Amino acid sequence: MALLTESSAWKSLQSHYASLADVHMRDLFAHDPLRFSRFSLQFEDFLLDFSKNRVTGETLRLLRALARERDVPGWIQRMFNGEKINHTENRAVLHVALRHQDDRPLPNATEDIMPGVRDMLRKMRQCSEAIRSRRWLGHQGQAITDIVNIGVGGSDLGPLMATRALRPYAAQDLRVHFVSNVDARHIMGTLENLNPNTTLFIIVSKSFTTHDTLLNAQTARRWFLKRVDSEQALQRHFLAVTSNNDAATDFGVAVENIFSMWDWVGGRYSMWSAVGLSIAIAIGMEGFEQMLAGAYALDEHFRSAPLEMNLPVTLALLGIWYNNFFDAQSYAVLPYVQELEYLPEYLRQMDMESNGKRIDRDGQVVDYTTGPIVFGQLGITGQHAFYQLLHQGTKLIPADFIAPLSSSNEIKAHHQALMANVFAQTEALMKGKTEAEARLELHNQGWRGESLEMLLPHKVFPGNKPTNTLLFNQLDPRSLGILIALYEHKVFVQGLIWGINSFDQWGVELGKQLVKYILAEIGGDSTVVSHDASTNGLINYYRETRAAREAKK
Ligand code: G6Q
Repeated sequence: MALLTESSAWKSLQSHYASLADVHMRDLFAHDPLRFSRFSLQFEDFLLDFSKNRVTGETLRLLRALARERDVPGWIQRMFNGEKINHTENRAVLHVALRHQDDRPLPNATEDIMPGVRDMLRKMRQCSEAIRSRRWLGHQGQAITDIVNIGVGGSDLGPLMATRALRPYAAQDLRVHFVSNVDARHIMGTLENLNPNTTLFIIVSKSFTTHDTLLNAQTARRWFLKRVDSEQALQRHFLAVTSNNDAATDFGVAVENIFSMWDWVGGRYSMWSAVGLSIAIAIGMEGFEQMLAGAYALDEHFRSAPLEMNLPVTLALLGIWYNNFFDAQSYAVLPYVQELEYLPEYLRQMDMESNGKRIDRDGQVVDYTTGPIVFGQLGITGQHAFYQLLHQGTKLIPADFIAPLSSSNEIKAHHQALMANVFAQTEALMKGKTEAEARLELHNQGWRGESLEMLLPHKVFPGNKPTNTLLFNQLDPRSLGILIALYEHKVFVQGLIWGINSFDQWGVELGKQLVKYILAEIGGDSTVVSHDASTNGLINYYRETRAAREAKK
């Protein structure tokens, strides 16, 4: 395959960019009254309006040619076929198997992993139903009222995002807490109001070697034993989700309380597995399975829809267009529904950990930019905070506006106001406000002469800021499944175009490796000299200052 930047599709896009860079979307809309219907796609009740992008039919044709040249369709099949496309870890990438809904074997009849997946789902059902129906009792015979999920990164953010997103569907008498930070305030702050007799801990760690998680788990265990004083009782109060059963058993989790994971599921793609046990406990297994079914429906769309109709591919190509041709460095996720407050954080990990890579599949340093900086916040909050930069800053920040057509707490006036903001913001970002319009507006407000001229440039909005708008009926388990699968596949397609492996995470592993070394030094007796002057200085300053404080006590 030709190098990306030397491929004919890339070069065509470069010259096309030159012809489109100064074209304003206002003009594109003015010349094409059908632009909305031409540049929108529907999947089930999801509407993706991408007409407010700096694209023409030709742009999309060229972007799709790029996707074909990079063999995106072939790679999609390779993923579903269970080929080891995560080549640096020699692993298949089969999170799609976790939500696979029909009887076909996956990836094929000889290596079918579906029986194992179904066993896991059965075990999740048994466990979540027992807890929800108060058949799973604590060591003193009391029902469980609080679940504490201890994990970090991929073992935390998915269940956290989804349980918050699906709160309206959750059992009211069960609280689900998440502890990820190794700052003791997080675990102790969570535990201080909990009753050990009615609390169930789920330690989620694929590796069961992640220091932050193990430290939190040990602290939870000590807290529990201090109050309950029975190792036996641990069995009613500690579950583990891991692919390292031995380590979980050593920790004290009963074998029957261990939920397995597989190496073909990456942490950030794992909420569909037993990593999502807290979701299943919160909303019930039926709800969890609806989420899986939604994701499966999108998987089927992804693998079978032509590129022209394919939602994840379309989102991916639009992202490539700005990232690589307009040199946009970042990208904003802006949900307009309270329950999706953790979506930006979740997608940030999914995207930045997957595509924050500079080495391609052939081991070469790339000569183009890859994954963007992803950020975002609930839309209304963002509007009163950072949208200023989106509207009038010097950077081009493509944004996705995500909004269901109803709210879990339906007060019509509130929902109409919410949606009015979505439509107003995307329109303003697209159209901007010309100098003539700003002048007229100021004039009508009574401004004249020098003071009008002074204010005028500040009131001009360049517009031409691209947005996608994603609307769907309501946020429920199925639509959440569709939404998350949509972004998973978008990120995958972008990785394919860039020729990188979206499924490893050596940068995360580095942190896990480094901390062990320094931790030993912090706890040691001698002055640290093994690093650069800054790192030595900081570690020694910390050690000495702490020691002085402790001596005074
Ligand atoms: C996700 C990453 C990372 C991982 C955490 C926790 O894709 O690999 O976020 O999930 O570092 O790892 P463990 O589950 O092994 O504790």
